[in-house]
Amino acid sequence: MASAPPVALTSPDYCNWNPEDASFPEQFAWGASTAAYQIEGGWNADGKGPSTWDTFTHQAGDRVFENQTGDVACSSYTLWEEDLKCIKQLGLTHYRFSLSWSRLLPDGTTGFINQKGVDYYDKMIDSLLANGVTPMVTLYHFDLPQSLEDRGGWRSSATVEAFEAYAQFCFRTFGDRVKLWITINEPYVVAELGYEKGTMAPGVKAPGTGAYLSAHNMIKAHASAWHAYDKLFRKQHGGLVSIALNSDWAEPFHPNSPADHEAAKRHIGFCLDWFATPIFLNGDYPAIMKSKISAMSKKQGYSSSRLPEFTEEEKMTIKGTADFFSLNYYTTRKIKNQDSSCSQPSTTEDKEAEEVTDPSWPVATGSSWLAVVPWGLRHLLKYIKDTYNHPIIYITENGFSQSDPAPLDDSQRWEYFRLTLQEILKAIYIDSVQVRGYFVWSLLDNFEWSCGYSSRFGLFHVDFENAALPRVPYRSAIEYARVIANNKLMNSHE
Ligand code: PNW
Repeated sequence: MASAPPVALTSPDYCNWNPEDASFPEQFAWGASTAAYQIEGGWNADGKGPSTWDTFTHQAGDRVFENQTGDVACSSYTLWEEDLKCIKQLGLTHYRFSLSWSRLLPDGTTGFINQKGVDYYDKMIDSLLANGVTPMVTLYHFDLPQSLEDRGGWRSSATVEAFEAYAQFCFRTFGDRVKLWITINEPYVVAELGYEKGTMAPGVKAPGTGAYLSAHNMIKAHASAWHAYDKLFRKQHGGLVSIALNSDWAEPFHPNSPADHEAAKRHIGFCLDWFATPIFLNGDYPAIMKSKISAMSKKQGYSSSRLPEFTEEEKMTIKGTADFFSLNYYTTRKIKNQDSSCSQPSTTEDKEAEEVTDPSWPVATGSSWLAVVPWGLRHLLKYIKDTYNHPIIYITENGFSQSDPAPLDDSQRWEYFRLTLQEILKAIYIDSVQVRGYFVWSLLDNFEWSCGYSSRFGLFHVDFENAALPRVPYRSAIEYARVIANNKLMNSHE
């Protein structure tokens, strides 16, 4: 049984309180997350249509480590029972996974429905529920149907309409059993890496405009889906709908420099707030984005800002379209103010902030960008509480990669998880942040986008050389299962 929050918090000796001794709140959601393209394989099985990631990985080029693909991945499309065993072994209360849009709707539209795809997700959802595990379902996690990309993808408002129809289809088909929905995973990453820098599918390089335009349409698509749920399904199904937003925490490089403080704010402004301000606050972009991008566009000779504008009607539609806050947190950066030369349009130039990684922070061995900074998460949670009206928060992704070959005894990685969970306890009991759940990225080692299978985020090791794709728990999985069973952090001797 989970115990009540420690009374010591309200008494003067709360300084002696050790978060490691506290239980997580009752009903805390303990989860792990995955995404369809990263685990399913079966890229053209049973009528599935191609997605942008199928196209991106099948094209020649050095965009993915050793030209690897998700054609087979963990083969979760055929090995769901094996995934379920992992979920049960961990004792998860929740499992977050994404639907492959083009497995359900091969050309992205509801013109043709692939029943085999529906059957697959029905089987998953039903067996999760039969095992007492609550599904959290992401509608779109980076794998846009290729036929929609061919018509402009997220740069086109046609995709907004297609997304709404797809979302309605999913709510109607699975909503009697799925009560936690995420519309879009990390629109920031899709916009920035998919349509600006081109390092992720669809590989569009349109610096200075691509990210803003695609983000604009993703925000509208999210809002349309939320409204569809609200109008047509909420009464009957009683679920919740949100959007998963990723963000670094940012610290000023020079703590005494006001310019660095402002730059650190902009780092979060141009990532988390870009989406959270319109969706959670006022239907519009953060003031700092509007002014910076408009000024920079003017200097570059554009007749209007490169940041699109929402109409007043759109603002009213976008505002207030999330039923909880879904946060993906991985890392923290130190930020220096950087005056832009204005020469080349780009989101990075617009932000006028330079990222620095403190050399004293450990880095996850499988991802050079992932400096391990557990306390950054506590700061970010407090920031969300203060900025976005004290929302209910689910941490829908957090994790640490190891490079291949990854040792099953990953004690160091478990230490990172433990420190992170301690920071979450501090956020809950000291800062009164309403954190309701924590999902590890990821259940399994899987296709880590441009790093392919070289970067391993799983709680379970997958041997991709072995055709049976066996799943074997890392030590972190065993430790995580103990935390879940006890609803508290365990000391090593317990
Ligand atoms: C998230 N970055 O993406 C995704 O939701 C997962 O699919 C992914 O596997 C996981 O994080 C680990 O990378 C990110 O470049 C992609 O900073 C890129 C970055 C961060 C998160």
